[in-house]
Formats: sequence, structure tokens, C-alpha cells
Amino acid sequence: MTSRTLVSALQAATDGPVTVSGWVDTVRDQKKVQFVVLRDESGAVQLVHPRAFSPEGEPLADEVAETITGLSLGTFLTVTGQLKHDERVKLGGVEVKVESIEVVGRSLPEAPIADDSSIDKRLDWRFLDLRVPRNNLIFRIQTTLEHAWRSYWVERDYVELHTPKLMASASESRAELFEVDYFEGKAYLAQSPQFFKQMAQPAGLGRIFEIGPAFRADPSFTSRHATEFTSVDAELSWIDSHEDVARMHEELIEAGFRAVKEKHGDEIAATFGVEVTVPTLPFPRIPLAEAKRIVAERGYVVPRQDEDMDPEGERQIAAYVKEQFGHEFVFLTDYASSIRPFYHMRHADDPGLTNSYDLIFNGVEISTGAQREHRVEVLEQQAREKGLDPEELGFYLDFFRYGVPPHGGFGMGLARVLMLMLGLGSIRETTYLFRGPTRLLP
Ligand code: AMO
Repeated sequence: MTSRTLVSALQAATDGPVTVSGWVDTVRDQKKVQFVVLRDESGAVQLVHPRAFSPEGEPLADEVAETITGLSLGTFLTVTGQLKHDERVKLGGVEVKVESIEVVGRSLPEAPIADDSSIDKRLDWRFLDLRVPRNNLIFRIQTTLEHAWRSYWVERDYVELHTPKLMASASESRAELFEVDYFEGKAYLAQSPQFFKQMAQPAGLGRIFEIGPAFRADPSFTSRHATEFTSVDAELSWIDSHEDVARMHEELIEAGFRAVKEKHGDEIAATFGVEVTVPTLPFPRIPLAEAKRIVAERGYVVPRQDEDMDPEGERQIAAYVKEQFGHEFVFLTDYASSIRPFYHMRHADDPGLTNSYDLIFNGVEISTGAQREHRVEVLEQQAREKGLDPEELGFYLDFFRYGVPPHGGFGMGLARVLMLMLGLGSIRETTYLFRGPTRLLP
């Protein structure tokens, strides 16, 4: 390992010899003195090199000066020199007087993207785009968020699973299904870990979670849809209804947001201009039918009353909840069974409704949760009603034939949570490498 000091540690370090490594952010090649701003994953520091002159005032041949003159932006360097604290230096109040420079990875001179490049161009050159501190920060925040969520679950004895992404059947619906050649036959990419997280309940694991990829052959080009996304899933046994799932879900969100605010709150405010609000518990809950009435009273009629909220409806109900309860989250509950998958449990007294919810954050759906139907005859019947073939679902239905406790869970899109938390316009910004109908590279 190159022994180097992270730029963020320089302020606290004492003056004297130091080695830093990173890439060239800017060069100011002046007659008497040269300045380089070097950036690493932790910050930026000014390097300074006063040129040497003969007694007659002629510049002397100087290897360091020549190297600096030849530097292209983006080049990776290791620099050894003398650290000096000087409050006149705007960048962090320290600078490094260069003694030697090693060019480790030279960059081509013309950068293919600039600050004002389109998101599509930026994604073509994502590795350069991610060098921008704002974009780098997004994935530090993601790490903190996921870590807090894992901790929440691990502390409560949840088991972490990694379910297969190659399947013999659809996992959510026949629509938006990727089919792949699989030796002599066909396989499908998992749209959700749904069946396998449910399987963990008759398997006796009790409470499980998974953070993993999910695939949807969704041809749309919206700001919130990808063909591959990271799904955050949980499933737990012995619930009375979806309300028990929602309670865990809101605690989980609260723990994650608290951790992000503590670690990155100031940086997020400075970089994205938004305050991270740690949500209060409980989150508001509104049955879907009532939410549609509220939205209509505000002057917006959801186009198809027999369907889910449309994006404008979601924005309207979020605005209402913000005004009424000062809250950024809302659970919309009791969806009609006609618009929910076959595996959702229906109300005992009204089979037209399901024990389910969608979680809306700042006006966008981030998650679906539900109690599952665990009585195999009912489940089989509901599958048939939805036009599914119980034969093809045989392996799944078998899970329920040897005893299973009441259970439920949710699935949540990681990139959507980050996009809305940071006030960004698209999940393309909050996905490390976005995948969409016209994007498979890099
Ligand atoms: P659902 O299909 O609603 O539910 O998906 C759950 C959450 O996953 C995210 N999501 C997506 N994110 C990006 N691009 C997409 N194409 C995309 N599709 C979905 C959303 C969504 O709210 N099995 C159920 C969950 C459960 O009941 O446990 C399911 O997959 O944030």
C-alpha cells in the first residue's frame, strides 16, 4: 500500500513531511509559482511549487516544475512534500510544498464531460462524473443509510438472505418480465424476491431481509423507473395485519434518516440545499379510497378511480399530508384487491380490499407492503382469479402446504428513497450505474 495521508486528515496533522495521493483538479501554472489542487476521496488540498531562479533572474531547470506544466486534469499523482498550515489558504487552511511528484495514472488532456453536460452524457462517462464531490457523496450517504437499516434489522434478530435472481417463473406479473435463454429452456430474471422471502416463513426463519437487485422489463423513461434496481425487502412472521409491517417499516425509515442526518446532514444541506428531516412516528395513514376523496376535494380527480394513485395524485396527497400533519411520509392503505397481486391477503369482511399499503415519500411511491395470504386454498383461488396458472406456481404454493404462520413484508426502491431524500430529479443520479431501456453501458 502507498503510505499516504488522506486530505481530510491534513488539517489535524502537524507541519512537516507528508505524502498525499489523488487526482489533479486544477493547475495554475504561473511564472513564479505553480499551484495544483489535488483531490482524493476525502477532499481537496492545494499543492504549491515556487520555481527556482538563477541570481540573474533566469528560471532554472526544475523537474517538479516541468512535471506540473505537463499535467493534464484528472491525472492521478502521489506527491511528497512539506505540510504547512496557513490560514490565508482558502482551501482548508493548509498547503503542501511539493518536493517530489510521481505521475501514477495519466489522463487524456480533453475531458469528455463538463459540469453542464446532460445526464445522459454524464452517465456515458460515469466514472468521471462520480469524481465530482456531489456525486461521490450520494454513495457515501447510501452506505450510511443501508448500514443503519442493516443494523436495525440485525439488532432485532432478522436474518439476511440472498435469494436467486434466476427463476423458473414470473415473480410479480407476466408484464415487465425479462426472459433469458437457460440451457435447453428459458429462465426469468427476478422482478422481486417476493416468493423466496415468503418461503423463509415456512422455513422457520421468522424475520428476514434482503438488499439486492430486481429486474423489470419496463419500457418507460420516467425519472423513477429502471430496468434493474436495488430492492430493499423484509418479511416477518406472526403479524396480525399489514399494520405490524408498517410499524416496523416506519421505525426502519426513522433509524436510517437519523443516521444520515447525524453523519451527513451539514454536507447534504451545503451540497444539495435540502434539510434531512428525521420523520416522527407514527407516519400518517390514509385508506386509498379516502385519499382519492381528499385529492378530489383539492381539485384533482385521479383519472381512473378503479386504479392506483397516479403520480399527480401522489403529489397531491403528499401536499395535503404536509399541510395537515407536517409530515413527508404517508402510508396509503387498504388497496382494492383488483389492483393488487394475488398474494395479498384480503379483508375478512370485504374481499374487495387488501391488507396492504403503499408508502409515499415527498409525493412519490417508494414502497409496497402487505400481509400475505397464507391459506393455500384461498391463495390458489386468488391466483386463478388473476389469470395465473397454479401449475406454474406449484413450487410457491407448496410453501404453504406444510404449515406457515401469518406473515407480511414490504419491498422498497433504494434509489427512489435517496432521490427524494436529496431532492434530486431522477434515480439516474442516485443509482451507481443506471440501467434503462436504452442503457446497458458502461
Ligand atoms: P412493487 O412492485 O411495488 O412491490 O415494488 C416495490 C418498490 O420497488 C421500487 N420499484 C422500482 N424502482 C425502480 N425502477 C423500477 N422499475 C421499479 N419497480 C419497483 C419502488 C416500489 O415501490 N413484491 C412487492 C413488494 C412486497 O409486497 O413486499 C413488490 O415488488 O420503490
